[in-house]
Amino acid sequence: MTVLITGFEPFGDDMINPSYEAVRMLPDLIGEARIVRCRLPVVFGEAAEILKSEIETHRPQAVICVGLAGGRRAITPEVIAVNLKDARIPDNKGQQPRWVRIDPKGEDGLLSTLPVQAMVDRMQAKGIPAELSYSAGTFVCNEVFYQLMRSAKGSGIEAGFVHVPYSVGMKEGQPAMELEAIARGLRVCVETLSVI
Ligand code: PCA
Repeated sequence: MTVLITGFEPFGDDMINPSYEAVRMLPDLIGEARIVRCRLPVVFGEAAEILKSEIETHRPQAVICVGLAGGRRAITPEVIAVNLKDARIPDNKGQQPRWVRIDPKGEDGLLSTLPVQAMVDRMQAKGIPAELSYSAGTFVCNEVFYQLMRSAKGSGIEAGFVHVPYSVGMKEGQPAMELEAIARGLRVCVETLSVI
């Protein structure tokens, strides 16, 4: 079976994005699962479109999108995507939607279908800082998460989003995790999937 894992390119004033750096460190095979990686642009609309076409190409049984949430202390599987774009900073193409719906006719919120609590429990059991998050924000990550859950609906694909902290050395005075620890945590998330 195939698990698609995505990370993001850098954005804002950061030179790297630990989400893709950690995804890159994952082995090609985790248990029975073949890992397909993809780096998404931090661009409203485009990132979700690329993700959709990757899903059509690879037909994965599970999709885990990973992004950076600077300031967090732990790896945080997201519980819910909200139907809202409200960008505090411009995306990498200068777009900055303020308080607009992702889908004017869509539901307000869509829940992850990943085993988020089990992921947190298993990461913690291995000494990796982890907790649930109930907000993926209102920037590009949340839009990708919302569109992912919309397209995965009824498809049987297990899908959701995981935010990770800054990696060590990125931002002075901010909480951070070693890139290796972030990658280990993501590996545990994959191992927790019920499809593998
Ligand atoms: N984090 C941003 C977008 C890309 C990323 O890694 C977010 O949380 O929306």
